[in-house]
Amino acid sequence: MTTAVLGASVVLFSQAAAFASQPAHPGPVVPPDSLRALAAPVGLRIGTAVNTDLLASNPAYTKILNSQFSSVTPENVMKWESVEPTQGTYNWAPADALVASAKANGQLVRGHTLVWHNQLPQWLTQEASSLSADQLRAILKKHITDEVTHFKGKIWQWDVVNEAFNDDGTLRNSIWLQKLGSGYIADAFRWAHAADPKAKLFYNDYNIEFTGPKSNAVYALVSQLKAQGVPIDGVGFQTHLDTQYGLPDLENNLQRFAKLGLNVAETEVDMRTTLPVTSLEQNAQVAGYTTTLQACLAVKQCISYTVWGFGDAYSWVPGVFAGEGAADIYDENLQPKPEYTTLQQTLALATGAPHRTDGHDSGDRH
Ligand code: 9MR
Repeated sequence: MTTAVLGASVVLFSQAAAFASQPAHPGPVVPPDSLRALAAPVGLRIGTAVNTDLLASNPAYTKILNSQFSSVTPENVMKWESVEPTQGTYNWAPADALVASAKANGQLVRGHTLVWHNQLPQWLTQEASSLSADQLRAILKKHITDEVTHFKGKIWQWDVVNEAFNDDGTLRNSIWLQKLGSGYIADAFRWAHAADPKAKLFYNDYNIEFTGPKSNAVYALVSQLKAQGVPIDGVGFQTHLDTQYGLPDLENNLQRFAKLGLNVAETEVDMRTTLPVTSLEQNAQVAGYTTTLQACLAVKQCISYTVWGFGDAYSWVPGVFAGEGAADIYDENLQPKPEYTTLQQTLALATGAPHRTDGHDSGDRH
């Protein structure tokens, strides 16, 4: 960054202060140089996945959550194994607490996720093979209907179907595909829409930031759903990146989906690397955050940019990718990293970006 650019940032921070000084909610004081305040003038929501155990117990975590972010996604507590651990017995409490916290803090909620092959309750995975297609379809319809109804009016975007494709563009061989055929996807959107007609309904996946077999397959699917009048509103690009693979042609890709008449969103951004992090790798991580945010800013239909957690100490990455980590924008001690600063500076310089209106559609979405 040159001095001139930093100087421009300071001026823009103070312009954002005018917006931030009049919050439309009784929540926390939002600093004018916070991510959420800097993104507000262009109508973009900056979100994070939320670990609800930390929300309940860690004041430093909660302070950052509420001062920096204007959208939240439950990292785990809206998933099927969490909301219905025993068939017919619902556990809404952790997700309800997050929804209430979001409302109090002027944040919109991304619901995550209704149909997935992962984090299913054991009672379902154990009995799935002995069920008929009609029985399994009825169980899925009830799950979607009950969960969307429970949160009706409180969810801005729902990830209705998550990760239905393999990397080669074929449909994933989940219990849903095996028993119900590919029609489960359209059914899921129709059932969700019937339960909450105002929620924005998303298809969400990873490794679709790059154009290639997988994103082309998702493009073909959502084109077909639109043509058939299935109620789909958007596509979520998870954006779990790794410095060793370089950066995706994300802006072009977002744009082609937007041209179908869909919203788009970056829903789970993080940028992992091998540990310990070299300065070269950190530069690549900073570039990853900059580029992914710039891509969203450039596309008017991109209504939210969500990081998959904000503190390296709580990231899912080290548990899944041995020897990798440091993927988030705050360090192990919840101190902001250069990855955070670049998001701030990118937002501060974005006042010329197209203004999106969907991000401000709070209405009864809280
Ligand atoms: O971050 C989530 C982690 O705590 C869970 O153990 C894991 C289980 O699969 O899911 C993680 O979140 C995933 C998200 O729901 C869907 N996209 C990939 C995310 C990272 O695995």
